[in-house]
Amino acid sequence: MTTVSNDQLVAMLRAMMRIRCSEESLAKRYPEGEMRTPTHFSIGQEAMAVGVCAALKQDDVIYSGHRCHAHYLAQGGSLLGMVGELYGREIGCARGRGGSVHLNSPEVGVMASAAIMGETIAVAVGSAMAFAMDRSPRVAVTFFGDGCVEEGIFHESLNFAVVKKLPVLFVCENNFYSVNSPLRLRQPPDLAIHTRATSYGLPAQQVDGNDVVAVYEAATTAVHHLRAGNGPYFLEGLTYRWREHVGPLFDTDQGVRSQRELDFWMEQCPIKRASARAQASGACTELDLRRWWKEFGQEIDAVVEQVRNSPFPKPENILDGTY
Ligand SMILES: Cc1ncc(C[n+]2csc(CCOP(=O)(O)OP(=O)(O)O)c2C)c(N)n1
Repeated sequence: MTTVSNDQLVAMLRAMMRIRCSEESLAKRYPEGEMRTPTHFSIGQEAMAVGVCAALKQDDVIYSGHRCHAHYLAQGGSLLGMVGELYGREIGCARGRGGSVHLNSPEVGVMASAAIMGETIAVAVGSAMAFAMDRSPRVAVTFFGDGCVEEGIFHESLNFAVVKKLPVLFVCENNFYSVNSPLRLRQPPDLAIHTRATSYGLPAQQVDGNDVVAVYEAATTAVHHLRAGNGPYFLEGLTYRWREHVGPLFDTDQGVRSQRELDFWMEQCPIKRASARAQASGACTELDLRRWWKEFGQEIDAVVEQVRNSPFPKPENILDGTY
């Protein structure tokens, strides 16, 4: 029994479509060589970002890692700021100095994204500690991949958050790969990530990470738990990245992932599934979908144009923000 209204479903569907459309467009342009930043696309994983962020309030905060485009946009980061960052322009959200892995927008709660695996997990726990000390109802969310579960900081952070009963939601996007290493070769078989998380003494749940409604509902339960002062919560979503680890290409010819596996997950496309659901419930029509794809296509084209006509940082202040 779903708790999601047609308006909410449409809002989440449109948010996923906007992320997909923007990333597809950037991936297509990437070979032009104007984006001089390693870029990790979220294509295929949009439901996790959108479902979780839809359960948050404006003054909650999120943290992300290297695959941060979807999280940044889902929480309300500006597309101009993201594209500007990828093109290394002063108009970028990190003034063109950070690139794709350092998207941030504190004014909407995107506090930081960083490429060192797991480091923002601990920083999110720090934000949650500040909220708890202030007796504030705000919550912190940290998004990370299955690979980060193998980092020491992950284990320290879960332990500390439980001991201090902090309002932090750990969101593991399990896409089954860490670069080219499959999960089954890296972690104990038959012992799911969320099951291991429970050993730290916090509630943990696994969800279909390609079903935006399921993600939203699980995140809503989790956030309710956090705001009630019950300590941290762990959410594992099963999902899949369609493109290579870093870069715009498909990699099924590299001997790691099979075309059959990719095809299976493309069938599970979160946007396809949410579109079917929205149409079945009368929330939108085929025509609406076509209109929205066009709308988002025009938006990203205009933003790219604006960015390409905007200035690079000046050499004399390129070191601003370094310590
Ligand atoms: C501490 C650390 N070790 C290694 C790397 C190199 N590295 C970058 S991304 C990545 C894999 C990340 O996998 P996962 O956390 O599952 O996220 P995904 O890329 O699947 O989204 C690795 C090993 C790094 N950035 N930081």
